[in-house]
Amino acid sequence: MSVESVFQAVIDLDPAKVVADVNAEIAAGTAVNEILNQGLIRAMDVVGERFSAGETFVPEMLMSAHTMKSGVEVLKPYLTGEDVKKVGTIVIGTVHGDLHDIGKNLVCIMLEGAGFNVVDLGVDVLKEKFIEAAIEHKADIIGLSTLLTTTMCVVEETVEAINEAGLRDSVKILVGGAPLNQDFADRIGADGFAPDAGAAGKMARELVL
Ligand code: B1M
Repeated sequence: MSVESVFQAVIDLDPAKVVADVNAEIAAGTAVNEILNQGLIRAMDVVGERFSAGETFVPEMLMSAHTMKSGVEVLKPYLTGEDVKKVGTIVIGTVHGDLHDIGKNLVCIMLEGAGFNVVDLGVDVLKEKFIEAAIEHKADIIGLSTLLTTTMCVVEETVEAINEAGLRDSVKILVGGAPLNQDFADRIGADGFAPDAGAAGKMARELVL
């Protein structure tokens, strides 16, 4: 048994085996980050490569997402620390036009572990909704996620709308997702960029502390 087995179970679209193998790896003392990165996330990268190559299609991508989520659920208690002092509130979502949520959900887990009260607005979130929720929950940070190059412009438009709503004195903006980078974040005037979920937790703390 190794993380290779977790990886293969995601590729085989077998959620029950993913749950069993992740539990077995935890019991064997394998590092949680290794199970996540080398088992679950690596499998999603392979699924994406096969989709790009025309070898798999949207239904398989959807099923692999469902399969991966079952593994993340098992890991969740190990990723969130208990008794972490609350440091602030973050309103987060995947921007309008984008339905990807696995990465954003992992970011939510790591933000909770980093001490944040997380208000998750889900996927396909309109810019107005981010603004309303930030006001309602007195957010310290708004987190914007996207996985599609076609919705990078929506991230920019959402930042502009937050600026126009006059929230920037009280709210910082954190952006992330595979097509984004630090240069993009700087160009659109975001306060922070994080390449992965662990970095998102660290960056969010830097923004408020
Ligand atoms: Co889609 N999809 N997908 N997909 N999908 C990608 C993203 C793609 C790269 C696949 C490919 O072609 N190789 C490609 C995008 C290409 C591009 O834009 N250049 C793509 C496409 C094209 C599409 C559709 C357009 C396909 C179609 O319909 N023809 C369609 C779009 C639908 C829409 O959103 N409107 C589509 C649909 C789907 C499904 C619904 C079937 C499913 C998503 C299910 C779900 O999420 N519930 C799906 C999946 C599963 C994928 C891949 C295979 C896996 C995504 C994933 O979960 N990765 C993906 C290929 C890939 O990523 N390799 C692909 C694992 C996850 C842990 O990583 O999301 O990058 P990631 O998150 C990371 C970081 O990015 C970062 O931290 C996370 C954790 O470490 N991060 C943040 C993310 N958000 C952050 C926010 C932060 C900070 C960090 O601060 C706020």
